[in-house]
This record gives sequence, structure tokens and C-alpha cells, in this order.
Amino acid sequence: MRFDIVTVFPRLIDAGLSEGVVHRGVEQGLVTVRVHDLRDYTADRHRTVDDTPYGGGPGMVMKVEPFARAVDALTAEGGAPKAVVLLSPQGATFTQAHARRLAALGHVALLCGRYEGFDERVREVVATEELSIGDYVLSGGELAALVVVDAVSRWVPGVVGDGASVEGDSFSRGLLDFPHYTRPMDYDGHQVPAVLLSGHHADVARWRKREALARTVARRPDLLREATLDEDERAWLAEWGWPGGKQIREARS
Ligand code: 9D3
Repeated sequence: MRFDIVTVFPRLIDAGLSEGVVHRGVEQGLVTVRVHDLRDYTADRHRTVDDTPYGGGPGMVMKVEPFARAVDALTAEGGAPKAVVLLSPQGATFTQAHARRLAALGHVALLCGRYEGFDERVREVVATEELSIGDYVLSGGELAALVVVDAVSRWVPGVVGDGASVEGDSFSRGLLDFPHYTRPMDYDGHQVPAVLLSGHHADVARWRKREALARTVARRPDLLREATLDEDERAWLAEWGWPGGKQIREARS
């Protein structure tokens, strides 16, 4: 997997990739992250990346030419990226499905902005798609790019130690995770559920499945619309009086 990241704060990207699962993926040669300083693709003495908005108003707008030149240069070096993603609050909200799709592309460029926004021609001419990481205000696209790199890299075979844990992850299954416990058995009167100590593996699996579903119903009922549920799960929903429980897509097993 190759990422090309274009930013005015390359060290912010370097810092975010200095540890953890993605860093190990880079060290193993499974992931390549090239960071490009947008100012290296300016043409003037002051290395200008932004300018005042046509039509007036506050703040500065990021110019199109430095982004266009940066993408031309990274294409010349490493081939054309299969997607050029503009990180912006106006983008579609990034999901696990986007992460999986981008991983399958193998080569993705990420364009980060600062200031009020991008000249619209960055969207029209340079980028192929636009993503946000959620409805909150960041100071720029760099942290969003790091989020995308992390979530996409997890889909690259070998990056996450246990392959089963990527497929089985919350959101890949479409449900929240079940509760986890480790020692001690009793923490200040808070007990580990007895079923987990029973040694009955089938009971444990069933309890976890039910807890995951109960938690999703309580906290993220919106996820049920897209979830795939097996016969047990559909029966529990009906038992709990969940409206439309039977309409939820049945898991292919
Ligand atoms: C204060 C400026 N805002 C006026 C309406 C607009 C604005 C412009 C630029 C708000 C934030 C930003 C910087 N944000 C990003 O570059 C960004 C982002 C985000 O803020 N939230 C979620 N995902 C993303 S992806 C890039």
C-alpha cells in the first residue's frame, strides 16, 4: 500500500507515524508513506500556498497550482495514485467501507489543507474524491489524513498481527464489540460475569454475541440498518420488541 500525503506540516505526519501498527507496517515494507511539503511545489520566492478570497471575506484560501504540481510530481515519482483524496469538512464521512475500498486500490494520495478552505479547482481538477472524518472542527487535514492512513493500513494483509481480528472488527461485522474482562476476578466488588469463568465455550460465544447486540441496540441503533444478523440475533431483537427486527438482513453463513 502506498500513500502520498501533501501538507504544509510534514512533520505533523511524521510524528503521527513514528509508532504503532502502521509504523510497523512501514518497517516491514507493507506500507509506504511518502510525505510531500506543499511549499516545495510553489513557484515564488515566498513559497506562497494561500491567497485572499475572490469576492472578499475573512481568511485565506489554498491555491490550486501547488496541489496540482505536487500531484504531478508524486505521479512522476511513483505512478498515478488510484484516488486523490481531499480531506475537508465538506467531504463524505469516512467509514470502514471507505477504508476497505481505498486499501484495495493500493495507491492513494491525500491532500491536506489549512486556512479557510481550498480553491474550488482543487476539487474540480486535482482531487478525485473528498472525505471528512466526522462532524467536528479540526485545524487542518493532517490529523484526518493520519486517521485514513491508519484505518486503510489495517486492511493491508500482514499489517495487523491477527488477520481474523480485521474481518471480525466492530464495524466490519456491523455491530459494536462485546464487553471484555481480564484479571482480577473481583475489582472492588465489580465481578467478572460468571459465564466467562464457566469454561463452556459455546455459552461464552453466545453471551458475547448477545451482549454485542444489546450494546448496539442501546448505543448505536443506527448500525442495525446495515448489520448482518444471524438467526439468534434476529430472535433476540424480536424478544426485546425491536421494531422491524425481522427486516434486518440475514447473515450469509
Ligand atoms: C473556521 C473555518 N471554518 C469556517 C466555517 C471552516 C473550516 C475550514 C477548515 C473548518 C475546518 C477546517 C479544517 N478542517 C479540515 O481540514 C478537515 C476536517 C475537519 O475539520 N473535520 C473533520 N474532518 C476533516 S478532514 C479535513
